[in-house]
Amino acid sequence: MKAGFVNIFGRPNAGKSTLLNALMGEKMAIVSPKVQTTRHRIKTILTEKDYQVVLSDTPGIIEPKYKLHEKMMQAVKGALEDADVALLIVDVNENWEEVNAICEALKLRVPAIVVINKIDRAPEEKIKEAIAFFSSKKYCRSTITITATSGINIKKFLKPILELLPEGEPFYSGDEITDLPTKFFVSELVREKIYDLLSDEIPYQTAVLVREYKEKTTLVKIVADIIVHRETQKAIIIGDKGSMIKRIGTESRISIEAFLQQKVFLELFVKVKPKWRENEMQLKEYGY
Ligand SMILES: Nc1nc2c(ncn2[C@@H]2O[C@H](COP(=O)(O)OP(=O)(O)OP(=O)(O)O)[C@@H](O)[C@H]2O)c(=O)[nH]1
Ligand SMILES: [Mg+2]
Repeated sequence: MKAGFVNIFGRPNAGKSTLLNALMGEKMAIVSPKVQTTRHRIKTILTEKDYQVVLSDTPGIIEPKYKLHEKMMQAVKGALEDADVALLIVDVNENWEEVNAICEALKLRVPAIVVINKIDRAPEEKIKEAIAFFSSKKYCRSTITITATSGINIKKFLKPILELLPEGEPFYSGDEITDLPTKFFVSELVREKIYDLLSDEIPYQTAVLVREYKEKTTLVKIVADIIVHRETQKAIIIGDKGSMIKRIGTESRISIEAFLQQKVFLELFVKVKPKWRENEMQLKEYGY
């Protein structure tokens, strides 16, 4: 069978996580209109009779400003090292020269396919120009155009990718869809609501840590901490008479229940840990 690692790279907001979800046919990675949503490498597995594709979503490529950013870029580096095929995803409306500079700087040693995304947002002429622009680059084996938000024809999408993958034994058993623990996905779903409901710096200065995860007979009991930098941020997250934390809790619970396919009891706490983004021990504790 064909078996290998297909890793997705790109700038923040290009649609990497949306693409991963579309390929998996279910929501594995959180998505938001804000940049820098994904902070980890998220590995998922697509297994069929004649292939196993190990997909990786990665954080958008940025110039690191904090230790947290450095960890995020280490996740990108790790994914560069074991890729068999790189998917370089581009938002058709972003600056192609800047994307190209990043792609060249990656110094890829494996074939790359440039995935031109968000074609629902551009006229035909512009899409053609993008194809011509990226096709002429040395790292680009071929191009694919998609609208990741409206679903993907997996068979058609995977065809050129499978051609580039080696023959080999599968890396994971056929029923595994990820190697990450359930707790990780739970904390991400809470983080997604914070990106949805809060603005400015708050999402960027927040981490979520699942402290307790207990399967009871009729439901799963989950306790999680929302970590922020400052008391003022804590007050905003709690909101007037607790209205915001209540909303974050309700919306998170609904998406966690959909993910786990089980009833959930979710309890959230807000904790202040000044400058956690710079603290090696805290970053480790929160999973970075
Ligand atoms: N119109 C349109 N929007 C899209 C498409 N694909 C993704 N988006 C939107 O673009 C935004 C960013 O998508 P993400 O999947 O979170 O992007 P990302 O590359 O994972 O971003 P980071 O994790 O921050 O690096 C979200 O609001 C998506 O809904 C598309 O094909 N068309
Ligand atoms: Mg993402």
